[in-house]
Amino acid sequence: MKVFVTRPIPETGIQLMKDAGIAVTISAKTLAQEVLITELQQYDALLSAGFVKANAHFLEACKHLKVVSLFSVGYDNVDIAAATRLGIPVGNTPGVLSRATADTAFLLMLAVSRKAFYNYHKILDGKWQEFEPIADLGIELYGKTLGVFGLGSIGFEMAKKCKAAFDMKIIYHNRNRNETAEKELGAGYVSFEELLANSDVLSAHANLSPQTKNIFNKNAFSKMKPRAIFINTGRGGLHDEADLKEALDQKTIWGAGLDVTNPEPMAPENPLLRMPNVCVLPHIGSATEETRDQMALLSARNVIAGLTGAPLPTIVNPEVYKK
Ligand code: 8YV
Repeated sequence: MKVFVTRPIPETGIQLMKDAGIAVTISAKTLAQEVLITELQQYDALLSAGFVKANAHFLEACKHLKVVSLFSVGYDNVDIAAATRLGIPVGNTPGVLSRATADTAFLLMLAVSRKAFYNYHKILDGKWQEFEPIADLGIELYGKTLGVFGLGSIGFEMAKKCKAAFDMKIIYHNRNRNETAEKELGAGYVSFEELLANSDVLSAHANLSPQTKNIFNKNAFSKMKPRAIFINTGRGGLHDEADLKEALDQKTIWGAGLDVTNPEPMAPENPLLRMPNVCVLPHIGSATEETRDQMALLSARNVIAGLTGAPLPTIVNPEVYKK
């Protein structure tokens, strides 16, 4: 049994796989797709940390793969229908990263509301001079309305924090109703249009899919409040970057906090990085020691299960077993 790990991950997960008798190869750098395909001819499991594009061509070419284990909750880089057709179970890491990712959304919300990154740069640029009572003022969050787009486990953690810290009113839009959030947080289910119109902070946590790609575009921003803050810790593809920039320039919305961009990495000369009401982070949503350890363990368990013919503990395509 041999697994190829595309980037170094915490040792906890590596050790677990070794203890299960699996030979582990860890790639020190990201390989180009065709190089990776050639390499994978010798492996029966792939642990994908980072953003390997496992499309139908890739999955068909890697003939010996018994399992694809993602070091992420998001699975937008994998053609799930193709994996299912080929009988390959795909595992991901839901749950264990929800709090850390919601912390990042909360951090961005607060940072944007007080122009934190911009003010930090003011010091670095030597522009902190005399006291200016009306310069660079932020806006407060107490009692405001948080709109959650995609109220799954991460969205729920974000809503919990906003309610506890700022007594925010919670509204959400989702594929399904979230009864726990309605009961525990008094969250109100609304249409997408109502979410846009009524959110003071709109936090995006949905999966990236053909239905959600660029859903936050010119049209959506035009329906938001002029003092609204847009937060995205899901996937960069959920928002149209040019439309977001225009909405901020024209003050259609007030500010934005992004942990995800399209493409990644974002170029250092991107003008969004210099805007006062914008805070950008380099996709660190789940990047804590504790969470990455848990992600390593869970993704390793998925590899072990896949290689021993057991059901994956956290699987994206359970229908693969019905074949
Ligand atoms: C991962 C993420 O760190 O889980 C996800 O979907 O975006 C992050 O938590 C990233 O995908 C790297 O594997």
